[in-house]
Amino acid sequence: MHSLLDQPYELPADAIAFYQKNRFVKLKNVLDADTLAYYNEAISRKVEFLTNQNQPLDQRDTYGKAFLQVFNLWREDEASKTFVLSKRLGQIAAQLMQTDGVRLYHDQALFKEAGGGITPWHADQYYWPLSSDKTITAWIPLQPVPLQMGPLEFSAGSHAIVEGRELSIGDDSEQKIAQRLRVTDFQHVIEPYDLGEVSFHSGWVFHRAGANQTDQVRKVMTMIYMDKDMRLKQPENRHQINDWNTWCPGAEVDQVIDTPLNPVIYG
Ligand SMILES: O=C(O)CCC(=O)C(=O)O
Repeated sequence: MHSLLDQPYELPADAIAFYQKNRFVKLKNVLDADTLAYYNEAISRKVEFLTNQNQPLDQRDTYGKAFLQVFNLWREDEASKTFVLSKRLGQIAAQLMQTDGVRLYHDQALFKEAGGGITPWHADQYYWPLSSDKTITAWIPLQPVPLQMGPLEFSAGSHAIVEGRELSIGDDSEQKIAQRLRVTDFQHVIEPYDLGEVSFHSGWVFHRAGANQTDQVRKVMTMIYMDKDMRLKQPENRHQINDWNTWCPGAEVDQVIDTPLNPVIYG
């Protein structure tokens, strides 16, 4: 069960132009119902097995309420590996960023539990010791995501502002970035996701998600890709040091990140 994952996706030129301008795009029919049903089951099984969250929701902080987070599933079993190393998704990532190819930075499952809280405003790349902005996350719902379930929201084109990039995810980032974005013209885009829709967003665009007000888990798998020629930069905060040790151990500052954990997926 993986054929679609290796088939090319016809990415329209206007989707690339939209991404280049806004630094996110949501695409229809990237995956089909059979593929999603199969990997929903395989990935859910893995998340249930690997999650180390055992505190009740109401006793967690804002970050803890946002989702169950399980990393690098591709190292755990064959089904997840097939999904994460999908050429179809890697091809879209490369074409949107206009790079010759992409490598994996890491994957993560983000399961927002029934009754789970908001994901505060943030920009991902604050956490990453990566030398260019050629980074992109595929956000792949394993079922439809109606508005009440907490779809990913974007501030279109907000990669252009620097203020707020230095905030880690939490109450402070939610409040300060929202305040900053209110006095800009960037559109706040909140849309449901149909089955098969996948969004891609770049490392510096600001995004958030609402709470999950349904009684179903919002199951999302994500892959973070980087330009295949991405170099490691000197880390600028403790998160970036931690990321270096965790997602690309052995990579050297100013050198291309070419470790066994960062395979070229496309190109
Ligand atoms: O799934 C979410 O609620 C947040 C996801 C996110 O911030 C990301 O994938 O960069």
